[in-house]
This record gives sequence, structure tokens and C-alpha cells, in this order.
Amino acid sequence: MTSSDQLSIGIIGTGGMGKRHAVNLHQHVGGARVAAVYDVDPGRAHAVAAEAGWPAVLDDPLALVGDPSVDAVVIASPDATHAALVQECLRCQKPVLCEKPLATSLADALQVVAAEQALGRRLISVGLMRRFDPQHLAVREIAASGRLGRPILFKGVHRNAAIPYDARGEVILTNSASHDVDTARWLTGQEVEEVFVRGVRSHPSFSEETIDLLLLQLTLSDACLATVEIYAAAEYGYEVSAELVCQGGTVQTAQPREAIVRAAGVRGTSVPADWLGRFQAAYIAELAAWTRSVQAGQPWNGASAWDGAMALRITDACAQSLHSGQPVPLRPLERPAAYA
Ligand code: ISE
Repeated sequence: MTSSDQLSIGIIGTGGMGKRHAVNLHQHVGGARVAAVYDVDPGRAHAVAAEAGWPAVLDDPLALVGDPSVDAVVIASPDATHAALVQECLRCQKPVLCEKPLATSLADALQVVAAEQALGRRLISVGLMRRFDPQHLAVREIAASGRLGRPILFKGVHRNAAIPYDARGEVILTNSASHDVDTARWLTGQEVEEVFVRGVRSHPSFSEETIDLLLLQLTLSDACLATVEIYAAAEYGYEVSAELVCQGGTVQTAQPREAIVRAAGVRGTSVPADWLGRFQAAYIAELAAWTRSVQAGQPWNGASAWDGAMALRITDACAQSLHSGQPVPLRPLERPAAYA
């Protein structure tokens, strides 16, 4: 650690997510500071630096990883750059919090897992932030108490206001559904054994290859099922919900601190515009847990490289099912001891 005794973090990518991490780290996380930032657009990097305590602005992401004044790295650059940058962090033996997805192909993700195993130290954390969301944690706690009996069905809903990227089905699967399949594994404690996916284009004005409405049906181990609706162009706002049906009752995420507004003939509550608003508490808790784990030299309680690779394994199978129209089985994989 640097002389200031604060953990010095380098952030790669200062678009929406990277900016959020930089500002959250600067404003809300004790014991750590933003030491360096990089973005492909230097103007954007400088603008974020101004909001995050004036860290150094570097012009090369590899130099940022290797910089001796950087103790640990946050990767929030475009998805396709993740795997190579994580590999560089392993090479330099730097702890890294990589935004999901860990890679854009299962092969790359498994190579990352293999490299971490070869190193013999867990340095990789994956930013599947729902694991730090108070609402999801409340669901997990109640399920884990056992008072509702065994979980038998996970029901996820995931809606984006507008298509934020190239809306081919497989991109929506890696970019959005990766959260839901991780949540299903994490909340039920079961592994996915088969997937079956259908998808359509919700609006004729979208390009022909668009598939923005997807239904996932998953079979999990121990006689457990899951359904997930992903609607990437829902227009009205951003919403995520998770319900766990257990043998003797159900438990579902619920918005805390909500107020009902009556105005202009309507009684209602607001809907967040995007994930940055909906999951702000989770992002802060995630960064705080990660920096604590790096300082203690301990693996954290969030998603590991293995979880990141499993999310990709499932979304890859979902893409196959979407295109073939058939269910796709996933043979059981043994979790390596390092990720027990
Ligand atoms: C986005 O990239 C995210 O990671 C959000 O959490 C997710 O809800 C959204 O669908 C993705 O596009």
C-alpha cells in the first residue's frame, strides 16, 4: 500500500459505470482513494478526475495496471476489453474488481480462471452488484433462514428503459441477463442444468436483427426452476425484481423508502431511470466490501472469477437455445477448490 495508508485505486474506463465508481470511491468509501484513471477519451477521463479528487490521468491502461502507485484496479471499460485487462492485473499481481461480464466468451473467461488458479491467489472480483443490494440481501437472508422451506423457483424481471447497446439477443444475454442468472444461482444455491430461451423484437421500427424481449427458462439442480423476463426497451423506466418461491412461502425484493405521490389524478411511486439510480446503495456497498477485502488480503463475499465464468457459461447456452429454438443442457462442472 502507498505511504498515505489509503488503498490507491486505478480505474480503467470512465464512462457511466467507471465514473460512478470513481465518484463513489472518492465520496463514500473510507480507506481508499482514486489514484489514477484512464479512458480512451482523455477529455472524459479529465472530467471524471475533477470529480474524484484529481487522480493522475494516464494515457495507457496497461501502464495504469503496472503503475507502482496503484494498489488495485477497477475495470469499467467496454466488455470486450475486460478479459485481457484482468489477465494483465494477474500478471502484475494486482487485485482487480472487474465489471461484469468477466469476458465476452466462455473460453476467455475460463482462461482467466485458469490463470488465477495458476497464480494460487484469488485476486479477481466480479462486479455483479446485486449481491450487495439491500433488497436482494434481504431476500437471501430470509431464504437462508430456512423458515420458508427449500427454494423451488426463482422469478426474475429485468427491464431497461431503452436499448442501451446493440440489441442482438446474445449481447443482451451477456450484458443484462448475466445479472439474472447470477442472482438465480446465488439466491437458490443451485447450479443451472438446462436452459430454454425464446426472444422477439418488441417493436417493428427496431432493426431486423434486434431481439429485445427475452424469456429464459432454467432448470437448476435439486429440483429447482427459474424464469427470467428481460425487456431491454421497456420505455417507462428501469426495473429489476427477484422473487424466490419456496416450499412454504415466497420472498420478493421490495423498494425501501418509497413514498406514494398523488397528483394530477394519479396515485403512484416513481420508477428509476437506470441501474445507476436503482443500485447506488449496492455499488457503494460493493466498493466498500472490495476495498476492505483487498486491505485484509482476503477474498471477498461477492462474485468470484468462477461466478463470472459460470454466468458466461449460462448466457452462452442461452444464446445457443435462442438461435436453435431448443433446450440446451449444461453438464455439471466441479467447482475448483480455490472457489469453494
Ligand atoms: C447494464 O450494463 C448493467 O450492468 C445493468 O446492471 C443492467 O441492468 C443492464 O441491463 C445492463 O445493460
